[in-house]
Amino acid sequence: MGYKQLTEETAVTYAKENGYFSEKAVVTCEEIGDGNLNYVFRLRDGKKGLILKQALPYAKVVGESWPLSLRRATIESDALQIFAKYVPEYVPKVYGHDETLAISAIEDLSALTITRKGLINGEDYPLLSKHIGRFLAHVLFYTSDFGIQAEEKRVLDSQFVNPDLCKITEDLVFTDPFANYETNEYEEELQGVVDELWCDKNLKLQVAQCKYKFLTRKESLIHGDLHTGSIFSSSSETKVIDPEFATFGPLGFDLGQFIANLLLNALSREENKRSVLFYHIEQTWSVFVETFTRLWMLEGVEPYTREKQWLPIVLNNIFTDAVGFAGCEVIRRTIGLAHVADLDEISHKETRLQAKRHALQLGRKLLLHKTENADARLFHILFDSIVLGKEVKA
Ligand code: SR1
Ligand code: MG
Repeated sequence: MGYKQLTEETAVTYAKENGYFSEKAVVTCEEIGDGNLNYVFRLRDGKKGLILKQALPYAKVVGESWPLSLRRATIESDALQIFAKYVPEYVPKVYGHDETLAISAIEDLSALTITRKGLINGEDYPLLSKHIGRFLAHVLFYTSDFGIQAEEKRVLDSQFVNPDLCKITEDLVFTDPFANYETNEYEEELQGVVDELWCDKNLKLQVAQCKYKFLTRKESLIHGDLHTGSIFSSSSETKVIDPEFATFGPLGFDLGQFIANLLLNALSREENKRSVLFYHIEQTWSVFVETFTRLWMLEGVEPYTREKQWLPIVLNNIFTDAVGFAGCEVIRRTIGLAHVADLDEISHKETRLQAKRHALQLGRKLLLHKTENADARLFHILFDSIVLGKEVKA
């Protein structure tokens, strides 16, 4: 049998036929997917829950005119299982995967909240940055040439060739928001600032270099779409989900996207409620550095990782790249395709437009910034220089 789209009814039949529930169980099912690409069914029998995630052969956010390969479902399932080798505590369990139907059976995380929604509602997740810093350090280290033998890395790299999802990122993050493309979407009041952005040759030169890094640097296995909608949180747990964009890419990419989405949330808040976001940004970086350094010292697979002077260079490069990637992400989530609710749901129009103008200025500053040292206070300093008009000493 070939591919067939599940319905809430057939999802229950599928789950029973595949042994996730007994034949007699009374199972309820609801399609809860609010992402851009897939169906997500939550099934419950009163005792336990299960998620069946099915990829559609096109991008749900656009429609059938944008075909997408179903292989992304296998990539997602494989990536979750690789992440689980290193940091099982930060990913949902994968119970099974059906390549033909592009379905994964995954642990139900309903007890947790999508981090973007929680942050918008003012929730505090005290362990978020510690967990994400550790998650990234482990996955990035162990799938890079610092932590895995070259032959093994090349084979792994070939398992994550993900051309159509990478093309989405190449177009929507690095290309379309920086010129007049049909995919862009923004309020007409922003046209003036958008035009300024599109005319900025220096900015475009930096964006081109970010895109080139994404295209060419196969440094480690990256999640590829690590925004706050790809993370479930509670006060004690953090789970990274949705790695369908996973591929080999630059070490700084996921860090940049995660930080950008924290900045976007900060832009949506009043001044006295922002500090927690800057705490998370600085803590993510410091936990990442601490963990990556420990792994480098203890687990490096090549003699060259014993070279003391080299680690700070590697970390500096990761930071510099992350700053540029964060700049691209902030801009694309403001005027490109696939906005964030943090900004779009600001109900007062002028406040929303002002937050978006600030987002575009911040993205631009991040892209044009020349990093001298890897100090994550930079993000707070640049933010305040724009939003509060404070002098920059970065
Ligand atoms: C057509 S997909 C649009 C966006 O949704 C995903 O979450 C990625 O961020 C992608 O760029
Ligand atoms: Mg997603």
